[in-house]
Amino acid sequence: MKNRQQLPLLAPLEKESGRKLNKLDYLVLLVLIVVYSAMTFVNLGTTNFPTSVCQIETQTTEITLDFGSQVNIAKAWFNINICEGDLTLTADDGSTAVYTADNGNMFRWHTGTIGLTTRTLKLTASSADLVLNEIAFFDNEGLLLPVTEVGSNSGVVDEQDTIPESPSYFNGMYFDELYHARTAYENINNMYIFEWTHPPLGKLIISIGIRIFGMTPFGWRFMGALFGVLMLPILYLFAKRIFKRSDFALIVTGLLMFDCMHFTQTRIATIDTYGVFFIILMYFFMYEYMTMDHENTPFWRTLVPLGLCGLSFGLGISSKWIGFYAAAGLAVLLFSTWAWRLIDIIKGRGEDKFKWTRINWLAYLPIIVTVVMVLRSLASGPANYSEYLYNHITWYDKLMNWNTVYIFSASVVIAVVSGVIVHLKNRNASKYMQKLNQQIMVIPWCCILFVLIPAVIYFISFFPYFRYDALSNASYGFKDAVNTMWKKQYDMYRYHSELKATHSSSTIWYEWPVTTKSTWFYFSSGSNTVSNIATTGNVFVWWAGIVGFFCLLVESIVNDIKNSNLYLKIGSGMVMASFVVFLIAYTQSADGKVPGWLFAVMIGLTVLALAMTREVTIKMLAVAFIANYLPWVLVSRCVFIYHFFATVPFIILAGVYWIYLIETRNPKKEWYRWIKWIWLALAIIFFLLVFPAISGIPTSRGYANFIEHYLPGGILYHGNV
Ligand SMILES: [Ca+2]
Repeated sequence: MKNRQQLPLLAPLEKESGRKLNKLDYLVLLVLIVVYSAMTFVNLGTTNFPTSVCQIETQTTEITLDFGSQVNIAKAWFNINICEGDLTLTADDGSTAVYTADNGNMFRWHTGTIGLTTRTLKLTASSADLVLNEIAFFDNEGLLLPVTEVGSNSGVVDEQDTIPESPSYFNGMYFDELYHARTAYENINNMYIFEWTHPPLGKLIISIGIRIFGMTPFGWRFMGALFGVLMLPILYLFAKRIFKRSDFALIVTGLLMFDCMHFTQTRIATIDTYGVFFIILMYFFMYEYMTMDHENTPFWRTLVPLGLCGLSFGLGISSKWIGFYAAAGLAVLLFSTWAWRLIDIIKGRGEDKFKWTRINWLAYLPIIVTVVMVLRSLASGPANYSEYLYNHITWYDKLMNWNTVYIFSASVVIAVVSGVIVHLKNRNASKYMQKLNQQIMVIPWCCILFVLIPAVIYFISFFPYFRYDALSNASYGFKDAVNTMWKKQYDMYRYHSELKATHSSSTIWYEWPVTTKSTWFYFSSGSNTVSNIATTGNVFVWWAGIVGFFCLLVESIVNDIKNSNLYLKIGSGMVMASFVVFLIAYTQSADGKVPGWLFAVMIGLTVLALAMTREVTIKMLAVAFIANYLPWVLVSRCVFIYHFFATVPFIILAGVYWIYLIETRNPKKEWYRWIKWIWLALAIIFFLLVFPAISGIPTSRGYANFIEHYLPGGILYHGNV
């Protein structure tokens, strides 16, 4: 503190901070949140959008519109709701025009050619019932024609003030909003649920924004953008825990804030945002648990971060199945922390004796029960599980016949109760035996926090399906709900495992970190301008992050080899061996695919080696990288660059960690302190340069051409400039 005056400008940031947030942190965070909120909420979408809905039933409904005098109707913009079918427009002289409503154009202004001269216009549905939000009519010059409805207001021309200058992403759905925002709307209105390929929570969160701001582009995009903002303070806190310095936390948060994918992905009303959000939380809370002072913290306090981690896991898998990939990594971190803790307790026992009779052996009961039940079902079950379970949709009965749920839950309860009894009985036992027993109790507690509670959250998230199915079944009960949920699991699994569709925007996993090709969300062109939204990484965030990650890993391995500890030597050897095998296998395989079993062996070796290290931060980052990224190597369906989104926060943390090591190990090299700021500055400059290609802001063709062909970052305009 006494040297503070002589230190450069940034010194207070570094000096006064620790694990926790201080006043300066709150100030920095406030600024980041305000700046980013302005970036994301401005031009997010309009709130001026037609929401009064007109129902046109086949044959029975006839709506008459009056233009005041005879007009030439050249074109119309149709803003339809969820419907498909033909809308017939009949002029005074009996001539007609037909507009075919298609779900692919819902909740946006879609142009149809009319070509009628008339004073009044009759609207009828000829093939199916139709639902329209609004229609706008234009004459030959493209001028909006004032129109009123004859008789009562059906809602078809009552919001003419919502008609925009021109249709765009700003005033209508784009890309997969057609699935996710649509289903959020269906959830609110208890309608048939169209989007079922992902669990429901993400769409339920989207629907909160619609409830607040109406079924408008701003309404359906609001929650995603909000979660994009909320990622920033969480990552800041995460970084603060790792680096214990505000400047590094600021760098980490800044890099996410100016990452192109974080920006585009959280502004479109799809569900990836929620999966990634909860994955960051999962790893944050697990890291909290890993870095606790277990020796001096009461056991029950260590259950708090574990419980929050389990909660995040439950919410994560209820949003998107990528939560399961992430959770596989969590399991490695948990077991590794647990094992090291046991080793510490045994090493620190001193003169205390181990007593077999003082151990709560029943704590292992849930594990034994699980193993027995799995073996039993493998031995006695059908040859093809998925077909069997699908054809016998009485999943509820299957569960109950095997008594799986009851037996497992009972074993957990027995383990916890016996734990309490042994704890009370051990009051006079040695500290060593007490600690040992407490640590063993992590097993049943994790069964509650990571299995039972997330399972309940996941089940409840399917509530929209239960409510909808109950509409047509008065006696719908718990049994039916379990069956409904199970059928959805099977459908989802089959969809993702059998999806053979190809897509021009799809890419291969190893192309992602080097940003070869974006996923294309939106494009439109004016007379001399183009508007484009593509999701991809910021070159200076992703490339640098991945390089930093590998530098960190290599250095960690080299350090481990130099270390006198034999385990570390073996562990690092295993990591290197598995990487070499992977590269050889990959180059030798004909179709560019590594056999699944070989891949599993390599990952197993790496994970085992990682579990053996005590360096918690590198371990956490490496496991997060493996768990969130490498499963995509094995996925055979077509995949997109945005599947890398969940890995991005961790390569940022890893890259910054590498810079942190360089800086703190060379305190005398003043200029090293500037590396991180230069890095962030480059990322911001790149973000600003490509901004038109990722935000939908109209720009000149010339500038779009510059972005596409002269800036690094891969394909953004997909052959359109
Ligand atoms: Ca309307």
